[in-house]
Parts: sequence; C-alpha cells; structure tokens
Amino acid sequence: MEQTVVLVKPDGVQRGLIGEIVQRFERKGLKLAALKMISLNDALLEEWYVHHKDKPFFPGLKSYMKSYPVVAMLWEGIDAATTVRTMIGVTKAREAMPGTIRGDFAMSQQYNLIHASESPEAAERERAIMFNPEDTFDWEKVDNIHVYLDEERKS
Ligand code: FUP
Repeated sequence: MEQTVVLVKPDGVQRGLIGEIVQRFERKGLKLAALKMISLNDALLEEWYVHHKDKPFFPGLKSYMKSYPVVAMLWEGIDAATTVRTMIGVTKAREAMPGTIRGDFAMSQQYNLIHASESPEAAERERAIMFNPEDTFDWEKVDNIHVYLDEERKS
C-alpha cells in the first residue's frame, strides 16, 4: 500500500500537538510504519526543500525547522498521500478549512504545524531522506479488514 511522510514541525512539538496529530491519522484508519524524533540540519533541509532552496523565505524556513526537534512519521494506506494532504489543509494555516489540522490549530504560513508529502513520488523521495531501513516496520494491521473492502486491499 502507498506510504506518505509526515513531519510534526517544531511549532507542533512545542505546542504539545504530537499526540493530537498521531491520533487523527490513527483514527482515520491509516497504519503507522515509522515514527522518530529527529533534529534536522542544514544538509538534510537543503535536500528536503530543494525546490524552495532559492526562495526568499528559505533561510527563515531553514532556521525554524532546525530550532527544535521534529517528529517524523511514515503512514500507510490506500491513496495515503492525497488523504493526508486533505487532512492537513492548505499551507497558509489561517486559511485552512476547519476540520483540517492546520485549520483547527494554526494561524501562520510558516508556523503551520505539519508537513506531508505532496504526492506518492515526493513521499518516496522523502522516505529515503528521512528513514533508514531499520526505522520502518512492515506489520499486519489486523483491523484493516474493517477499514477496507477485500477488493480495495487487494487492488
Ligand atoms: P506545504 O506543502 O503545504 O508544506 O507547503 P510548501 O511546500 O509550499 O512550503 C513549505 C514550507 O515553506 C511551508 F510549510 C511554510 C514555508 N513557506 C513560507 O514560509 N513562506 C512561503 O511563502 C511559502 C512557504
């Protein structure tokens, strides 16, 4: 099944929202395949945000992402990347829809609590940057038989 990468950013860690965020994805029916706390550094952030490297906001973004640890997670499910992006809401948090994570808990464009891969291809790239093979777990989530139809699970 598809996997997607989520980061609880430094503001989410500081504001005590790790549990809230994990709980939302768990209750949705996604499966947690990896979870770790990590302090990000310049080299990792320059690779992670390579598409933003020349933007004027990049230096500020980088120092914010290094300011405190983040919590990195790998979530698995059918169409996981799109599903998680829908659940987090738009980048500028004060415009994010109520019911989304950013919409319910944040006001800023930069302090927007959470990162999620924007596509399955981006998720593959980010998984390779963020996780070593021993960080990830392939386990049977037995309640998946109540989350998906057999046909969905086998497709
Ligand atoms: P998202 O995919 O929603 O995380 O957003 P982007 O990839 O467009 O941006 C990555 C991060 O850069 C955002 F979470 C916040 C920051 N950012 C700014 O600080 N200012 C901007 O104008 C755009 C993005």
